[in-house]
Amino acid sequence: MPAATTTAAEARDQSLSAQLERDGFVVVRSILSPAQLSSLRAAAERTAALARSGAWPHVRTVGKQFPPWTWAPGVGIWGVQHLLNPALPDAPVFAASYFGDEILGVARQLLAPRRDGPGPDAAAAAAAAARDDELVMELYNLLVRPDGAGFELRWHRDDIAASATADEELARLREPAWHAQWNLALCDGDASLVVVPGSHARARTDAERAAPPYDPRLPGQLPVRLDAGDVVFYDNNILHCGRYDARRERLSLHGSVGHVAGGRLRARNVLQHGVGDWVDQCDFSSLDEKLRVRAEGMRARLVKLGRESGDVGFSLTE
Ligand SMILES: O=C(O)CCC(=O)C(=O)O
Repeated sequence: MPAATTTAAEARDQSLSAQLERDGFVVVRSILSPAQLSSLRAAAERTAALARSGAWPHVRTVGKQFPPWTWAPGVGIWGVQHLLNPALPDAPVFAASYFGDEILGVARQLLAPRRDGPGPDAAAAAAAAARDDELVMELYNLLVRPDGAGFELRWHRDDIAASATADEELARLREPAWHAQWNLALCDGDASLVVVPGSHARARTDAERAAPPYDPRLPGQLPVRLDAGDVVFYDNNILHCGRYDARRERLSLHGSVGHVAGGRLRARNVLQHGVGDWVDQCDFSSLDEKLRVRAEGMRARLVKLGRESGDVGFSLTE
């Protein structure tokens, strides 16, 4: 066998996977071109304004951390749901970014170790990258500055309840993640996501268990600082919280993509957000041929997952 050559992109992808496995998160700087960034930022501003006006009722409401959320007049928002819903005017702009090569190119590499293990060489890692026909459409939402006062999300893992014992936590954390999740900042100085590096791979310590839910100084905490165009990929079961500053603009594209092998476990994470109500009506006709085929396949795999999963319930409740 000839020695495998390592391209710069392959080496980068390997190192991203290694960082995600070690720390539970990895940051990629400036992933978008200036044109992509300005078009997405304009779409996000229009969408946030629509949601604040009540014309787009699919929002995350201030004071409530987990779904379901119900919009009501006068209620502040910290997120906008369903960016790929065809009823949203800017859905085509968001679809181009969700199904495009920039984010999915990294995501498919991060999903690779879930199949074959990290592998010692770059060629093996590239070959193990998730293929288009293994990817499943999941969530695409927007996290925004809350109106009025600041708002915090308590320390949590997205899909493991705080009441879990250490053994239950570990058993769940040792299962493959079967998804890649990211926050793509569209504004400079975004530090709302705060993580405890490495906590995706271990049970909570006694101090973490005993800490107040909104502890401002959990040992080891790290605010993930992003500027416009930077993206953080993170394991959604890393111990994390959200700190939302009402004085600072925040527009962060909050997405996830799944691997077909995730099955019912991922179905709950995705379908609890109500995506099943509109996924049949998605319209990807604005995408170019390559992205349209990819998007239709990913959508069809989500629909199949929904059909097979039945009533999925909610991961966490308040
Ligand atoms: O604001 C963030 O970046 C964190 C969001 C979060 O923790 C969540 O949606 O569960």
